[in-house]
Amino acid sequence: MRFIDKTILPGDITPQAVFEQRRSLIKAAAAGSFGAALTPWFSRQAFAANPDKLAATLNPTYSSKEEMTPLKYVTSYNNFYEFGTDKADPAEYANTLQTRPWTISIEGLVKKPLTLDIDALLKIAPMEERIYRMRCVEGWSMVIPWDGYSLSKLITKVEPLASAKYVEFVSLADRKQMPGVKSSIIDWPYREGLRMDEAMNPLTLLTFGLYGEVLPKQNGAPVRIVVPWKYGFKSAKSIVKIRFTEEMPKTSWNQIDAREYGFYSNVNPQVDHPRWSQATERRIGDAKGVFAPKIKTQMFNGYAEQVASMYTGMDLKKYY
Ligand SMILES: Nc1nc2c(c(=O)[nH]1)N[C@H]1C(S)=C(S)[C@@H](COP(=O)(O)O)O[C@H]1N2
Ligand SMILES: [Mo]
Repeated sequence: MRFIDKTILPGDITPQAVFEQRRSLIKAAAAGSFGAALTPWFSRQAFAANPDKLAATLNPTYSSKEEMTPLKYVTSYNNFYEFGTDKADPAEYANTLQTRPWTISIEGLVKKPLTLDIDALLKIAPMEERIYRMRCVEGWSMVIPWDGYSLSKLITKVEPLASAKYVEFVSLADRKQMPGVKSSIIDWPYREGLRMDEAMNPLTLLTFGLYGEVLPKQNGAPVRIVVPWKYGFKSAKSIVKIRFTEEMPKTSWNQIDAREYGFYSNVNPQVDHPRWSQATERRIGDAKGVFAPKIKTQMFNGYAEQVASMYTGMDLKKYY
């Protein structure tokens, strides 16, 4: 095991310096130079003065070794229809979202329903960093270091009943804070869902931050789901409710167009969207911009080893 010197004198920290150091540490860790050791980024003290930092420990087992998408793209090219349908809208308008106080309720078919303040939710399990590939149904992708913990840690706490077969996620829909909610493009609130085994899969991350910082509002603050083997729309942002159900929940994109967006929405290069191929993708932030070469999309977005067994025997052309 090799330890890195994480001693930083507070006076030496500039946001840019911290950012650059984090990037090189994450790169080194992802490249395997720290072996299997979990690498705590910085001491809590180093960040105590800045409440926007989230202390997280890299989980190399679940982290991609690919080059990460620069922060500026992660926070400026977004889909968050509550703030408009243009990629630039969330960064421009999400500042009106009030993320404190924030209450989330975990309800439905569980033995121990919970209503939790966001700060209590943050403390349910240790914060991990996972560098995940994210693939949008529109054909672009990013590689993002997310901070959170496995949703399974929260699910175990509420003790689902045997009758609970699915989990529904409901996002906030408040016209006062979210200018996009006046549009009728979605039957608000935004809803998503997973099958119970998908929700319990360790890859499914209850997410509070990215790049070691509290989630930017345009990325779904203060809490969102991240499901890296599914198209981006399954990863609901700014959630206020998690509900356990027996029936498959209705989901927003499936309601908009069931032929184009199924419940499962696993990344699958062999199943085309009715209007376009899903065989390739374009990495956002590539130095070559729109001229960047398309790269091949991988089955289950490259997470087949961890998730394929959940779908054995299912016709994925039918259950898209
Ligand atoms: N509530 C809500 N969640 C949402 C969306 C949305 O419009 N509203 N868009 C989804 C889509 S299509 C994608 S690709 C991802 C984008 O997440 P990012 O902006 O953090 O990259 O968020 C998903 N979660
Ligand atoms: Mo998306």
